[in-house]
Amino acid sequence: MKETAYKFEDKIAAWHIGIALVALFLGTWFGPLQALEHAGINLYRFLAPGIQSYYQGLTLHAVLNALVWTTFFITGFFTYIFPRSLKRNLRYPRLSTVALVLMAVGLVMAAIPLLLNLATVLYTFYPPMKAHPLFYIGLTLVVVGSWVVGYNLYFTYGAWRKENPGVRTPFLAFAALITMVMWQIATLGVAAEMLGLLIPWSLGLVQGTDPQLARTFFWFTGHPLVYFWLLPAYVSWYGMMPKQAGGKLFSDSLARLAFWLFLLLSVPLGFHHQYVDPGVPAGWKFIHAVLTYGVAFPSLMTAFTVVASLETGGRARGGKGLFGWIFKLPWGDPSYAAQNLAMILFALGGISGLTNASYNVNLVVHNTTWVSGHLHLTVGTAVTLTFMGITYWLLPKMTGKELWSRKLALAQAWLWFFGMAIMSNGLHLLGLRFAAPRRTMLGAAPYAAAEWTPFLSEAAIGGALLFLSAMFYFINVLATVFASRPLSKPVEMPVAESLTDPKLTPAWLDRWVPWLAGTTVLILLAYGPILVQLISQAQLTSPGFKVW
Ligand code: HAS
Repeated sequence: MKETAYKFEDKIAAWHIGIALVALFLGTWFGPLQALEHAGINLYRFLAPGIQSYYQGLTLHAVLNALVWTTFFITGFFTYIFPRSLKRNLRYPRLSTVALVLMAVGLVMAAIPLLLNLATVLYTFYPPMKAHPLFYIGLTLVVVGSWVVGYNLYFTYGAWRKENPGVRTPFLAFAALITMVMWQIATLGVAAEMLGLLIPWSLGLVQGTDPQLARTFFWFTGHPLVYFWLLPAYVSWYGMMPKQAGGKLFSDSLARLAFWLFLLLSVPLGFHHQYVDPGVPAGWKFIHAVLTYGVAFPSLMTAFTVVASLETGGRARGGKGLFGWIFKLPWGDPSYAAQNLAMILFALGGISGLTNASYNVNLVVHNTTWVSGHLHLTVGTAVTLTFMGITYWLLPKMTGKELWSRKLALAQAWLWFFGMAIMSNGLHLLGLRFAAPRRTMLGAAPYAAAEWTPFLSEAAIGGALLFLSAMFYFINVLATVFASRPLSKPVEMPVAESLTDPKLTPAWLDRWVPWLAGTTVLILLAYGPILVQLISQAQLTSPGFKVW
């Protein structure tokens, strides 16, 4: 199909990605303010004058960067690559418009109370902290909109399947579909929380709520949420980066198996966020701990397959010896470099994740800045820096204009890498050595000891570098859109071929029913009985509090 055939999809994708970029820009503003506050330099009054407290800034930072930037980028990215992967248009264009409107309206609804300090409940919105109903309803609409994006992908896939019986689903479409199905299942938890508990409570229809049940519903969604963020990055690492490196995907079968395992294992392990919750019996926490180590397995497979794929590229470019191929990788291409740097830091973020997952080590690091260090290496780097790398090819392709400055883009990627390495090192050490609490205004905390200062300063320096990097990114994005020259040659969407013929991939890796059945059974086993118990013992008695 000609590129012009995707005009509608491109327009919708551009809206999603445009909103994502605005959210990232606004959310990023608060990042360095927090890091500097921890180091004793409070600039909120000057640089964010309308903001009432550190905690309002923190809520805005996390909602905009962790929830909005990621979700809108993912829905936009999938809307762009999915039709191209299947070489057909989306089945129901109107559904895409409905999805975009739902998501955008939901975002505006949630933003109003956030900005008015009526929803300063942090991005996990744990009750008994209570927000304005518009916040809950708005977020619900964003999620429903993202479901509708998924429905359109399923309908499109159904139509493609009828037109192409027996053909193996192209990898990019296959991986995007699994991600959206996993998301659909995962968000049942937050749907139950919003519709069953928080919205009626915030509207005054019921007098109280049950914080333990709400947290359990939240983490049913909250953990797989991190894989909803991660898998689109994996789509690029498996399905696009090998091509950018000049190589091939090492194993189509392993790549597909990793995605199926994420569908199977992403959901039934939310209790690893609730190891310290008194209302959940220890046996359930143990089961979820074991399954958490299970879900690390497809990431370990990814480390192997992706590195092996990149090695084929490095060797095809003339790399020799055990490690010589690494230097031959296209480090001068900012799109490639950003994603490879994201990957390297993810290896460290994965290790801190495995540390968190240990039931007893978690008691040492839980709710300390260690966890902030972990999440900045994962969603803040593996995901965000990968998405930034993707924009370096996607933006020129979408706009028909050259990337304004490749050098600035390269500098941006490296600055993010070093800024994040420095900041997260400081945060990890502060949490591990001194149990410095996270989500806390440390600059004003009387218990913050003098020995914390070097680490707080390290985190602040890292945060400042990250801010600079983010500004380089936005300057480049804006200049590409508004001030760059037309492309000298067309940009191709990178699609990696597989080293092995995908026809040889076993047929069970393209069958939905057994995997969906397995996923359902595992979730019922790991969550069913305890949810029945928590729901039957629920006490809607807790009042709501506005803390800040
Ligand atoms: Fe996590 C808390 C456990 C992955 C995000 N996590 C969080 C929170 C966030 C988050 C946001 O068990 C905070 C939530 C809150 O606010 O309370 N996490 C894990 C585990 C993994 C993991 C076991 N997390 C992620 C990912 C995230 C993310 C991915 C976002 C995208 N996490 C936890 C736990 C907690 C937690 C507990 C609760 C802590 C508490 O007490 O509150 C695993 O999935 C990680 C597996 C990953 C690997 C790495 C594989 C490496 C790869 C790269 C290879 C590349 C190389 C470089 C080697 C094993 C794929 C090649 C170089 C060349 C040059 C070629």
